[in-house]
Amino acid sequence: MYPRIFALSLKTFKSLLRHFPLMSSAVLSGSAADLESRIKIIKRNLVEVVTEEEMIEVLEKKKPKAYVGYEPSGEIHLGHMMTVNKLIDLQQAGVDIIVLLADLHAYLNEKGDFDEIKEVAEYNRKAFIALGLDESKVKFVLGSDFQLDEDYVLDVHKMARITTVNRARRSMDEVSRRKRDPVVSQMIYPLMQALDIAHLEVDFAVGGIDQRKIHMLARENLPKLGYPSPVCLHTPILVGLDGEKMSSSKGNYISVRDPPETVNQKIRKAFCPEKQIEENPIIQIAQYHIFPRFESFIVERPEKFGGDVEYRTFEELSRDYSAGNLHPMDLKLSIANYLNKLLENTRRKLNEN
Ligand code: STL
Repeated sequence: MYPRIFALSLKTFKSLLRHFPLMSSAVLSGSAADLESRIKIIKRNLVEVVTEEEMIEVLEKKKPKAYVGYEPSGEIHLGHMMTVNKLIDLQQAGVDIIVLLADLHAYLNEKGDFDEIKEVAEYNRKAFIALGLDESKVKFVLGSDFQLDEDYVLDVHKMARITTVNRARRSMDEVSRRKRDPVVSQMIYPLMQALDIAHLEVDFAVGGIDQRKIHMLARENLPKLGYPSPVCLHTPILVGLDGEKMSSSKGNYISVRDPPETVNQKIRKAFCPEKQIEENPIIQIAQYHIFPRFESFIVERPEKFGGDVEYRTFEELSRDYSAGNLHPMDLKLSIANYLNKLLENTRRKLNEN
């Protein structure tokens, strides 16, 4: 280990500035014209599209709508940003966006009492806007604003009649908070999530790959109630900074509220084995958060360690890292700088109100 500070050097700063216009104009707004480029941007960094044929059909037919649901959470972190990034991609591909602040779901999943959750939802709305979702182009919906309507509740009962206990329970394997001694609310949860898709009238359901079983339940059962089957877009799940599953109780994540010094410190301490790409949180941050937002990524090194190196694609970085040509500490220093630049706007916007 060599004692180098995490301050933004002039060179990195200039490189960031040079690429900032790319972030704000080309990436965050405007819509890709032809079908092929729209498909390409929707598919980038996804684990799967269920199904691609159906996605193309929707894109050809009309102006599509997509949604993501979040249980309101005290901290919005890089894990949430995986789906936020996808929403930004979808906007660029001309898709309308709904963000569902799923307060009733959080209640069913034992995340707090109802009023507490509503307050957190309001903070989350501000955080998602600060992350770059254009307020004028995104519709935020609070779950309890429609999930208590009579027609919705009747649909929950209809769903309950056609879904086996076994299926409902299994669909929640990767989502539910309580693993042992399951409660009935855990089984209502996926039925409601499926119905959100129908009642929000969206074509695309976006979520982490941990939502897969619930989405498959929705695809299978919604048509039985006379609703269309959604196209599902699944992002990877970001591994925690310690290489374990990300979890709010362990604090192994980077929050959008973390000040730069905290980001630097967390990155410095993070699990980042030499030459290892898989399950490496620092490599994943480069892949999913840095490369999609910057034209190139510059690692600054003293001459004796190989000098500065510029990567224009994630593949180039990945190849160099797995070959052992890039030291974890050099990578970490640069990742911290770029991440802080990315979060700078977000922090400022959050502090404004
Ligand atoms: C979490 C964490 C997270 C997302 C979700 C849950 C998803 C919840 C949800 C609820 C209702 C929907 C869709 C998604 O219709 O980041 O614990």
